[in-house]
Amino acid sequence: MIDGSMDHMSRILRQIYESILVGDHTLVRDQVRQALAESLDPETILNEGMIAAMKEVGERFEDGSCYIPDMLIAARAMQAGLEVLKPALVFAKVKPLGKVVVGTIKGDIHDIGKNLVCMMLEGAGFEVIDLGVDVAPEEYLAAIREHNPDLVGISALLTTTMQNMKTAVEAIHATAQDRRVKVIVGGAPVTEDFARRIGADGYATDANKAVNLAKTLIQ
Ligand code: B1M
Repeated sequence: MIDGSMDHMSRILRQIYESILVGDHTLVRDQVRQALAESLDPETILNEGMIAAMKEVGERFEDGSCYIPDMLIAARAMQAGLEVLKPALVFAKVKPLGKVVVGTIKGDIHDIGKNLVCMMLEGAGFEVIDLGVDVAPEEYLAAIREHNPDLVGISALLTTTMQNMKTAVEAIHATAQDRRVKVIVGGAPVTEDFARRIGADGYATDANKAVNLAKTLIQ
């Protein structure tokens, strides 16, 4: 019985994984719906079906067996699946825990991880101001002036944009000294050590950990 349901679970996760690889957003949407209807854990769907597929796409891109258009259609399929998954991942609270400004750093247009972080923060009860992608240090500063957040979250997916992350963290700390807005960073090439070296207040490896970190930092 356990073996049978395990087989079924891995079959549907495998289907989601394959559909993202081929970029079939309609199929991904249907399969995520089906997985949820069958009571699969949303985080398992996310991690073992969807994020695992994006990792595979990255590896294929690296070894030359897939190209930018393939990454794009996979990303579109991933986003379609995330839309279906979102209500199951987030359980909105009434009173905001705090306010967070989030954006992908200047020069970088990857937004799936950043969107997940926004989604999980919202679900945990934070008010989130999403600045989108390719966000310059001065845009974070403008958003701090406008929204007076407790935290700023910066995402980077390219090693070449990590330097811009450093510039942004320094600019935020330099201009927001009075209130000391905390800055948290993340993204595939970012490490704890790098975060410490650039003066960030925190680093998280994934969206869930970003939420826990945000809660700790605003206490
Ligand atoms: Co690009 N890309 N890409 N790409 N892409 C990577 C990142 C790459 C690793 C692929 C590879 O070569 N293996 C590589 C970077 C190499 C490097 O810098 N060392 C790469 C490259 C080279 C490029 C281009 C330069 C390609 C080119 O043009 N020659 C180009 C750059 C464009 C630009 O940004 N200026 C490019 C373009 C693209 C697309 C547009 C086609 C597309 C993005 C579409 C989109 O985002 N809407 C794309 C994609 C899809 C990828 C991969 C395949 C998948 C990224 C992803 O969405 N992962 C990626 C390969 C990989 O990452 N293995 C790759 C899933 C997502 C859930 O994970 O974003 O890591 P991630 O988020 C995680 C954690 O990192 C964390 O939480 C999430 C999990 O819960 N996290 C945070 C993220 N942000 C956080 C913030 C936090 C805390 C945690 O606090 C604030």
